Amino acid sequence: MMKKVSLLGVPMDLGQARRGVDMGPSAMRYAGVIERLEKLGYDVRDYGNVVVDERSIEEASHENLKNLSAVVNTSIRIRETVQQMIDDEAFPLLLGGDHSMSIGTLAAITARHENLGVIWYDAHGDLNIPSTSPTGNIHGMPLAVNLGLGHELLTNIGAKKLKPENIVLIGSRDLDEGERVLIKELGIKVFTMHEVDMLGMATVMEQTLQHLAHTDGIHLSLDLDGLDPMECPGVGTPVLGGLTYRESHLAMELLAASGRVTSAEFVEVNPILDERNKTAQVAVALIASLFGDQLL
Ligand code: 5AB
Ligand code: MN
Ligand code: MN
Ligand code: MN
Repeated sequence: MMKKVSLLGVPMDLGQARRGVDMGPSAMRYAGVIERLEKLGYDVRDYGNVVVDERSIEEASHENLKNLSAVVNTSIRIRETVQQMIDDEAFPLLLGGDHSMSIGTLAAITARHENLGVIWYDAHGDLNIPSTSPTGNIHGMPLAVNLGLGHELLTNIGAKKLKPENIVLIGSRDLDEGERVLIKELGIKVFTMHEVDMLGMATVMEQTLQHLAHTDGIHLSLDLDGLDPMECPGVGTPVLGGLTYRESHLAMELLAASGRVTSAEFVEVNPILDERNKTAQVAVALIASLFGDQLL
């Protein structure tokens, strides 16, 4: 991994209904993310926070896409900033913010790779399109958008699309019907909680890295609701039966050892729903492990 990290906060809350997730970047900064990275020897350049559009009332829902134009405008700003971060030859690390931010993140990152791999560490698939979404919340759609599926105002943000065979989902346990169909149709690799329980996290990561061996870089998109709500209560869409901190910590260590991760985002931290900033602290501990922190 390169020794330069560029950090960007995305105080985005337009992709879902609950307020507070816009404070996620502050919570992770407060939990010491920059200090941890500097202690590990990284040169951290803080890009501050992206400007996020305000919600507008008249835009409440458009073709089952809540806050569509605000999400589009903000995603374009995210894309532009991430492009700068890549030009800077630093590892782009983004702090969120709801998961709709990945539309902008991946728009920038896929363009700079021939064959990007993506690990989607999440209780959810985020593979809805407007016609399958039960909520109209765009944070349930970013992975589909990056495959080129969904409203064209969203799919046009990134010029290049992800390949289904370059994606691995880990921790899935709340997939909507349309998402299940899409996963099967496209043959996307999924390690649901069932597979994690059967195989153990070490094997899941080994098989994940094997599956992505042909890619030219891996983006880690880690939604804190992938972890169990007992350890990460500060998320907007908690789902029982999640990954533990220990499993996730191991996953990050194995990714660090592989040296294959080239960008990452930690999303969906909602301090209003949290207990004493616990979820942000978990996020920062996972970030440290991903960047090579060792126990001994
Ligand atoms: B998250 C749901 N599938 O589409 C939907 O937190 C939940 O980014 C999406 O993973 C959760 O609204 C989105 C029911
Ligand atoms: Mn998500
Ligand atoms: Mn989720
Ligand atoms: Mn969520």
